[in-house]
Amino acid sequence: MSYSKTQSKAKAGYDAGVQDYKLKYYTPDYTPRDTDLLAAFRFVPQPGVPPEEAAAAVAAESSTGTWTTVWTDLLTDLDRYKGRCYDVEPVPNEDNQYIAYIAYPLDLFEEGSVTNLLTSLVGNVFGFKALRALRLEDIRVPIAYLKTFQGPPHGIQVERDKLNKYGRPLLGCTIKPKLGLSAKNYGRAVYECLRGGLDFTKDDENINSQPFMRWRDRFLFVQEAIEKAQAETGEIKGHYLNVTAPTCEQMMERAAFAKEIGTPIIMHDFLTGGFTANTSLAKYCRDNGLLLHIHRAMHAVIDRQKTHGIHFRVLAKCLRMSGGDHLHSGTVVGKLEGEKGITMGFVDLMREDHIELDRSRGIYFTQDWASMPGVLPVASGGIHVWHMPALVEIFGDDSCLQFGGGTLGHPWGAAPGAAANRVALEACIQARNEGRDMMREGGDILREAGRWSPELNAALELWKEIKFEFEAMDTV
Ligand code: CAP
Ligand code: MG
Repeated sequence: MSYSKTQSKAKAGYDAGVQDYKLKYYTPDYTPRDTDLLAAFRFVPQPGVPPEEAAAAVAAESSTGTWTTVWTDLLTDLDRYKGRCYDVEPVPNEDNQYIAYIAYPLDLFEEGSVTNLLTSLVGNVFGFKALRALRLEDIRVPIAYLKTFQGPPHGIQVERDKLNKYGRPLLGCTIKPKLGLSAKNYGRAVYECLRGGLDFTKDDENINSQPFMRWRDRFLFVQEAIEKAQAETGEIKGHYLNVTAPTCEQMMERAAFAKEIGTPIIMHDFLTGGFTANTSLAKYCRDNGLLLHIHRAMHAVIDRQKTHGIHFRVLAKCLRMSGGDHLHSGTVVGKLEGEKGITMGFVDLMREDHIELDRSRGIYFTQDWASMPGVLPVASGGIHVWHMPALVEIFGDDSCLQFGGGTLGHPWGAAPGAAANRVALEACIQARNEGRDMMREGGDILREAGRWSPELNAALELWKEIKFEFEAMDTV
């Protein structure tokens, strides 16, 4: 049904007062347009509030409406601009929990601005008293809007070509301890990891520019380490230099210095840094040939609880639009939250071009990315050599596997820790390519490889009992 057939009732003159939201904003006959931005919200209404009224309030307060009619409504064409709740469905096996589907006309959003998009969709409505709880589960971004975004600076294929690495996941390590190393010692740790066999090392999220290690010193020692490791191994190496900073100007200054010293990849924390900063940085990276690694510090504050916040699949979509070549996306098997089906759902949303609706994986809408480059998922957090077969099986080749403690915690030091992971990875890839069953034979594959690699053998021995088996909080 077209916009005109779901119009607010036209009346002569201005009718002041408070009306039910559903009179204007609940339109179950509306068929969304291809250009509409669609959203699925999980909500719990307060006792006594009918679900259609609560859902209409979400549509109203996240688009054109407020609590009372206003005379200035008559100065615009509300039917062109309002959000519409076109469906409300109860959540099975839950008391008083519903999904509201809302369609927003394209003109509500500024071109190329994730900041504006989120300010509308989740700006005020989460504090609305008539709701007990609200969570933005998914969005469908129309192609017409997607085409106003640059997206990832380079994308997966261009990154592989730049690195000259194919047919396997990339291998990384976050330098530990998280805080306190001097720049020179930090550079030494980077060098040890890279020469030992890793593709990348990484600044931890909270390494910015503290008194114990200022950013410029870190950048210079790290670049020296990269060049030395490259010369010795004949492989291309990188370190994610974190340019997250107190102001956008300082962030750009750090990025420009990284480019000047010839480093291949830099890093940003997109939630603490913010989408405006992230989008500027992504544009700078494309213009200047730098890859961009994205960390997601603070995400679990927003996305972990089932009835509150914004699901990570929405944050991941927003990041793909704002721009980033890598994005942390969980491990399924490591120390941090991540159910397998849900994780694979948003991993597909990050790296594929067309993803079909699949509620069993939490995907509420079919999403077409219209050839926007993909984002490489980064599996990190409490992983070690024993996880390698599962990680290869779950994430496949287009991923980056990152072992912090699982590299630097090796009993013989960083370079042997890196070698253990590289041997484990290559053994798993070879076995997979020979058609072996990774989930069933993973342990044997690692033990066989350990017979020829003392470094791997020592790592297998050290971490043989370490598992993280807890009930997932975020389920479909
Ligand atoms: C991992 C890590 C990463 C997390 C981020 C940490 O260290 O450096 O920041 O993986 O979480 O600080 O915990 P380890 P996510 O490898 O030593 O565990 O990837 O889920 O965003
Ligand atoms: Mg970290």
